[in-house]
Amino acid sequence: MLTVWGRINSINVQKVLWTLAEVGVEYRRIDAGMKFGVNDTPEYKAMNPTGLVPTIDDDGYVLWESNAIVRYLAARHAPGTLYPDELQARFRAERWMDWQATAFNTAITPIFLGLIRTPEAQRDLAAIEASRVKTEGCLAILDAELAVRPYLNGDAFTVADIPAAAGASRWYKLPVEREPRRNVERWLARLGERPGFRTHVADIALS
Ligand SMILES: N[C@@H](CCC(=O)N[C@@H](CS)C(=O)NCC(=O)O)C(=O)O
Repeated sequence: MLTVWGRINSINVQKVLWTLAEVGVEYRRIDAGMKFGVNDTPEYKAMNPTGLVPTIDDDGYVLWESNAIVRYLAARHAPGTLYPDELQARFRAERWMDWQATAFNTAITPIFLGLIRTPEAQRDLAAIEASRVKTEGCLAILDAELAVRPYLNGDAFTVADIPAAAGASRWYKLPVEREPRRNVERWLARLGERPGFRTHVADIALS
């Protein structure tokens, strides 16, 4: 059986759990990271030298890096649907995954860590504000894209939506003022019809 290591409040673990729900693969999950430890042990680092979560072991095939895991699971279990077959459609989708891992995640991480994981007296308000502004820029990009198509890759839900929606869902849970983004909000509501998104992403409180 497939094993996932990672705590459920990690956005990168959430992407993997959501994908597993989408492809209908059974798994066991081992809590790891932050208060659970595990990821700092030599055994874990032998599987994943970064010491970060998530990691999966699929019958002896070990993989880390959340978006690579999402791609692997979709390519293995949902080729042609979640993972587009057609080359240009596939890379259009993958582009959004790379964008989430680089631009969007980089923008939102300081405000998330600042407001959720840092005691009020120790917060760097300038860094939080800069992060808020950069994240609004990312939301504007998503909103423009979703104005002309229901999902990031077109008419159908694909791997393109998973990392970006995990990030957008986190944004909507942060205690900040936000610009209205009707298209992003409609997209998140549409994704809310998917049990995997609700259970593993939308319904998990920030902590
Ligand atoms: N690029 C990696 C980043 C992984 C990462 O930063 N994981 C965080 C949780 S979101 C982590 O392991 N933090 C240390 C911990 O939980 O102890 C991925 O996408 O898998």
